[in-house]
Amino acid sequence: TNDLWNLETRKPLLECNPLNAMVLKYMTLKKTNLCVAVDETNKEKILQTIQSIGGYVCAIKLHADIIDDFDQSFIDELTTLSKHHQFVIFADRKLADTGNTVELQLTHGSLHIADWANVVTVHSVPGPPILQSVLNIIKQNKALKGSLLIASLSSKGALTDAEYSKKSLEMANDAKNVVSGFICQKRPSDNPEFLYWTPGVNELKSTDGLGQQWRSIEDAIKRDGNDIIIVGRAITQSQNPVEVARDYASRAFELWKSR
Ligand code: 6AU
Repeated sequence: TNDLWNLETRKPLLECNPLNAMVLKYMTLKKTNLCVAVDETNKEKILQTIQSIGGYVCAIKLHADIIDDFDQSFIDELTTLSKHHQFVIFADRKLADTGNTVELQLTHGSLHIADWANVVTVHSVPGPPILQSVLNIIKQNKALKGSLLIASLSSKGALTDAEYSKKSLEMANDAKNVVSGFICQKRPSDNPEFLYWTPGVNELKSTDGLGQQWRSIEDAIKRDGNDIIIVGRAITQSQNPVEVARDYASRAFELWKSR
């Protein structure tokens, strides 16, 4: 199973999934396994940040529901930037409802996520029907190509214990055409067909005083076995986001390649 983790062997397995094929292409082309969480509330600020760091990321993650002035022009500019810099657009919506509601949340309202996001986060708590509904929308050939199932959360006291992660993995194994990978702390599986994305990374601080738990890039990739680091404030609130993004990307990529 060790050789399955070799990139040459793993590549065709990942490429079976359209979203993972896109992510892997950007990762290898740009030599980065960094996803930046741009948790800003103003579209101009978000676009400026993406413009400056876009060259160092394989994905940009957004919480669209915190943007005060979210509109179609923001979506258009974001999409243009994603093509120019070559990154995946990630909507961290954390869907967690019954199938019909989830289909409406992906396609309607002021956010209509499936029209602009390539990947969305999904909670496993509602069970398998949520994945069938996400698949129904993926099949409509909008921007949305895949989803990441939340196997565990980074916040202190999260209820996502080992049993929960295991059950999330079973759900994903039965729906590989929907689930491209996981949001996790420790990699919940040794299956190389999935990509393992991890938040909770900060080289300077271990908590934000609001329950977030951060660890180093090295722990996230080597000890915990993840593929992609999701980094927010360590980059966006630093004195020099461009320098820090470049540094996190190069360190994370070296650790990933040498694992
Ligand atoms: O580095 P930070 O703490 O500034 O940002 C981390 C980002 C935030 C969170 O909403 C998100 O990652 N996140 C998630 C995701 C990606 O789903 C899960 C989790 O367990 N913890 C977490 O922080 O945008």
